[in-house]
Amino acid sequence: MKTLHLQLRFLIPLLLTLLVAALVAVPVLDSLTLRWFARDINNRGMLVANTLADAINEAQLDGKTWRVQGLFERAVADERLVAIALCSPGNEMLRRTDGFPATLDCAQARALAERADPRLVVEGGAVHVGVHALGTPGPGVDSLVLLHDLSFIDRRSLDTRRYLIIFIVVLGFTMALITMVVAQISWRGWVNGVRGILRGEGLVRPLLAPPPELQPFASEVRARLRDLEDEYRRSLDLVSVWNPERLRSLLLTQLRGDQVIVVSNREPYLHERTEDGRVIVRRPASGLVTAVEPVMRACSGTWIAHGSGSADRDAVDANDRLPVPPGTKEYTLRRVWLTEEEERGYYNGFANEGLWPLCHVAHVRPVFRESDWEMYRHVNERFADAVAAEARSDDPVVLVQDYHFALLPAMIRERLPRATILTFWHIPWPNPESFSICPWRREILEGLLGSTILGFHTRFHCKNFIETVDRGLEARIEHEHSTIVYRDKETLVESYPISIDWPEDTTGWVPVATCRQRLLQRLALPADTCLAVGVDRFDYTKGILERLHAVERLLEKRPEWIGRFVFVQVAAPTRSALEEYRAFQQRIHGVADRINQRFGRPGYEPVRLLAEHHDAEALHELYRAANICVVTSLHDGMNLVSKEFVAARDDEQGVLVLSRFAGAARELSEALIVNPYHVEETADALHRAATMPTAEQRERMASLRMTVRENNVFRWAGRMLADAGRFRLRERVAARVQRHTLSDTAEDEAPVHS
Ligand code: ADQ
Repeated sequence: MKTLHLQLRFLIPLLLTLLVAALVAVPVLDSLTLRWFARDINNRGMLVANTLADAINEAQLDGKTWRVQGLFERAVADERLVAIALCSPGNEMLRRTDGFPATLDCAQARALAERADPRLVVEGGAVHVGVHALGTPGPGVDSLVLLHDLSFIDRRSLDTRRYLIIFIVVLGFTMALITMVVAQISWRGWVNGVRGILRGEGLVRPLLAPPPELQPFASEVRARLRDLEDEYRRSLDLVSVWNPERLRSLLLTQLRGDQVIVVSNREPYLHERTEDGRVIVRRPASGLVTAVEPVMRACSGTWIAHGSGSADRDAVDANDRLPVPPGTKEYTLRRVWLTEEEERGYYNGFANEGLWPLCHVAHVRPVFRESDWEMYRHVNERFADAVAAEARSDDPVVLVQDYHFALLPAMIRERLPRATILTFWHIPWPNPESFSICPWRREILEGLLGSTILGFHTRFHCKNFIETVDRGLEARIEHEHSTIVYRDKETLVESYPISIDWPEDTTGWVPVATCRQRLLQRLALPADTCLAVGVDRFDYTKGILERLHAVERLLEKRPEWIGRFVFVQVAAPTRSALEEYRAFQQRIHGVADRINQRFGRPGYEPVRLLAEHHDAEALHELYRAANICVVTSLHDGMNLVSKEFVAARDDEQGVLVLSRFAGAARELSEALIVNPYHVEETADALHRAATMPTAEQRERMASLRMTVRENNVFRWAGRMLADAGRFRLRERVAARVQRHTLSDTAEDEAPVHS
């Protein structure tokens, strides 16, 4: 339709111009033709007069004037000469041929011949009147009046007019045709160009590149779009309050209330059957669950996860769904069942023995088995099927969580090409050399690049990923905008530091003094104990061993702490099916025992190892009771324990000792930052923390609290979803452009029915 309009805009003025040209050209041509022929007739007339002059003079001299009549009759045999008359000097008509009009005398003929248009209409049609003097006139004769037929001029002029009109019509059609073809080609070029710009791709792909005249326009439009987007993102960063309401309104405005689906391995709620046959609901110890759960509550979507609780099957409906959280039912949990074999290969094997150590570079060798890889791929397919089954539209927003699903984004893209896929990688991304030891590195990168947005906690991890792609795939990388275009699909690689749901309402909180009193009582510790705590999954990447070594070194270096310093390590059992983890956990128990033997005495154990899962309230009490929280991860995507500790300390007391290798160290710079591999440094930091004046603690803690409060989990999700909203808007505009083009093409190509 648009091309038709465009063509009409060209065609109508063109046809009007041609019509005007025809209207002007025809009369001009007529008068020109007449003038050419009049000159021609005059010349002929003079020739005839000169030719006849001698014969007429002779006849006059000889007195044989009748011969003149014969001469005249022969002359008018010429089809163009209609009649001749001979005039005397006194305008008397001496002779004339039969066809000469009786009403026309010599004087009238002379007057007519002198006019610009010497035309006379007689019985047979229009004639040209010419009066020609005889060269050397004989006695009594002066001139000849010649009447030439003009009908042949009309005939010629009619022919010329006809040819001219045919010429103008043919010219018009040819020009119209050329205009239509050119308009069609340029419109397509423009449309493709604009579509390319909107997709941000046209400038490099020669086939879809905008036409040359669009190149400067394309760069300008793209630059402006990016500027606007950057400005918008900066304005989002300036929004200081991010809470569930804000996130909900963002979902409604930016994502127009579209369906949100989360996929993770770990489920937010497990149903467990206890030994006495009861079913209890448990929240797993997982940073991912801690972060994503409040987001899901805000947007009421569907969370697809592996149903791993012993009573999970009893809690779901016929479609393996159940509303959660158990009391308030704010969103849907869809459980996917895995066989033992699937779990062994995909979860324990490829994810936890392969990718986890590969990405953490924590001196545990990754193990890559072909069978694990096959199972990993198979389980990713199964989750992709589940996403497709749960999708209520062809373009849901899918949040893919973590390293268990590196292949899932591309698999979802195959099933739902229009979905907006946000993948968040909760663990670090190693440098390209470390990653290159993975036998299936290419497949993993390709899988992840199925995402619309790929998020990491830090810029550093983004940079590592981009460099890995740069080395491993033929992709176009735009460093300025942090995007990767692979097989015509663009992925934004961006940092979104994850966080916690900041507790705004603290009215029900037990006072710090009470928490401390209760805990010390429970652990049978004196009131003046300096209490340091560590809270982790029992994982070798968390630096629990290095932490114990630092405690040991502190007691060695500063014996005054013996009897007064206690370190409580809460370690939730994790991945115990893996030999590496079992060995690590045993080793920690051994080291803790050794330290206790070395520095302990009756009623005093410097290390308390509580290797069990704690509920949220117990952890909260622990954080509030502690003087120091120790986070010494050897490598950690973010680490939420550090943020939970800060959030729990509304008394602005307590010191955070934080590993520089945790993503959180980039935000929480007022913590005491340590290198956990450096035992001496960590031991000194523990001493410094234990002796830090309350004023300094307050200053540091107040600043840390401000940072975590502002950068809470709703900002994490909000920034990511706002970026998704921008992409969806861009896709929608591009789709609209495409739809218009297609409908145009269809209209243009539709057969015309009369
Ligand atoms: P995790 O490796 O699980 O997360 P982390 O961020 O510290 O690490 O989160 C652990 C969570 O489990 C915390 O919410 C904590 O309270 C809880 N937890 C720890 N020990 C517990 C126990 N004994 N009992 C009960 N709960 C316990 C991964 C990455 C991190 C990243 C998160 C989120 O490894 O780097 O911060 O995802 O992206």
